[in-house]
Amino acid sequence: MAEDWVDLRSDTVTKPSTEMRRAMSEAEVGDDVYGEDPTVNQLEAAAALRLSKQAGLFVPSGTMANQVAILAHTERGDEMFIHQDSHAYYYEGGAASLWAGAMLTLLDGPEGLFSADELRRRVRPANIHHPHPRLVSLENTHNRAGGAAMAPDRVDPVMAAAHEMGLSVHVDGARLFNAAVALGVTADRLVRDADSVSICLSKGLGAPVGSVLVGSRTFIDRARMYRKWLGGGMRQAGVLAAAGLLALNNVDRLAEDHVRAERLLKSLQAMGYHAWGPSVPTNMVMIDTPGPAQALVDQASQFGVRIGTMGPQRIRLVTHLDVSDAGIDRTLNAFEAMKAQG
Ligand code: TLP
Repeated sequence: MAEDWVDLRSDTVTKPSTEMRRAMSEAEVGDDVYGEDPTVNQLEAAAALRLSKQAGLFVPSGTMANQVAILAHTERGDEMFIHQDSHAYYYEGGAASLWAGAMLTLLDGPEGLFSADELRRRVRPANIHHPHPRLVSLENTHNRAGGAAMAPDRVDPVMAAAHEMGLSVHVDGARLFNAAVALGVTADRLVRDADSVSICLSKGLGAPVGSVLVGSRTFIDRARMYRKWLGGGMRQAGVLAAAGLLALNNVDRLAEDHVRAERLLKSLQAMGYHAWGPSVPTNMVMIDTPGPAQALVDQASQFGVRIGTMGPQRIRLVTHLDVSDAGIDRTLNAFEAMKAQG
C-alpha cells in the first residue's frame, strides 16, 4: 500500500514508532518459557498493576488472550454467556468451541451488553439436563456496537449477577483504555469485579504485536499452561514486550483519536451519510449504506482512503495514532466527492 494512504480499516494497522523500534532492538531478553525474559516479566507486572490484578500473561494476540482465558475458566461442556455481537463469538472462528469445548449461549442487549436480569433469566438451575453455567464474557469497548464504551453503572450489575450465580467474568478489553479515556475513569475501575481481563497493545496503543491477560495469580498460572497448549509460549519475546511497555504510555493520547472520530461522525452526518456511533463513542464510526458496503470501500480506495466493512451494508472507520487531522480532512473530501459521484 502506498505510504500516503489514509488507513481507517482498523486501529490494528498502526506501525511501531522509531522510539518503539529502538526500544525493541535494545530490549533485555531471556527465554520467556523459562520465565527468564526480564522485559516480558516487566510488561506482565505493569499490565497487572495497571488493572489492579495480581498477575499478567503476555500472549501474541487478542484472540489468544480470549481463548486462553476461556480455557482457564471452563471445563469441556461448560456454558459461557456472551453477547451475540462480541468478538470472542463473532470473529474468533468458533475457537471457544474448538479449544475449550465450551457451549456458547448468546445474549442480546443494546450497545453490546445484556442486562443483569437477562443473564439471571438465562442461567438455568443445576440439573442433569443442563450444562454447567461457568463464565460470562463481556467486551469493553464493544467493537460491533461501534466502539461503545461501557460505564461501571452498566457493567457492574452484570458482573455482580454473574458472581451471585457462581459464574466467573472475563472482560475482552482489547480497547479497554479507549473506554477508560472516553468515560474519564481509570481502566482498573472498569474491570474492578472482573476475574480476568485481556488488553491489546497492538491496536490504538501502537505496538506491533501482543496482548496481556491479567487476573489472579492462580488463574494466570493456569492460563500459562493453556498458552503452552495453543503454542503461544514465545522465547526471547522481550523484543515485543519492550514495544508493549512503551505502548502503555500511549493511553492518554487515545483522546485525540476520539476527537477525530467525532469530527468524522458529525461531518459525515452533515453530508447526508447514515453515520452513527454509540452513546459513549470512542475511536470508531459506522456508516450504514443503502447499497452494498463493498462498493463504497472500492470507491474510497480510489481516493487513497482505506475503510472496511462490518456487514453487507455497514462500513467501519477507525481512528488511531497513524491518522492525523490532515488524514481526516482527506477522508472527508473523499466522502464528499463520493456523494457527488452518487
Ligand atoms: N478485532 C479486529 C478484527 O478481528 C475485527 C478489528 O479490526 O477490530 N477483541 C476485540 C474486541 C477485537 O476488536 C479484536 C480484534 C480482538 C479481540 C482480537 O485481537 P487480535 O486481532 O490481536 O487477535
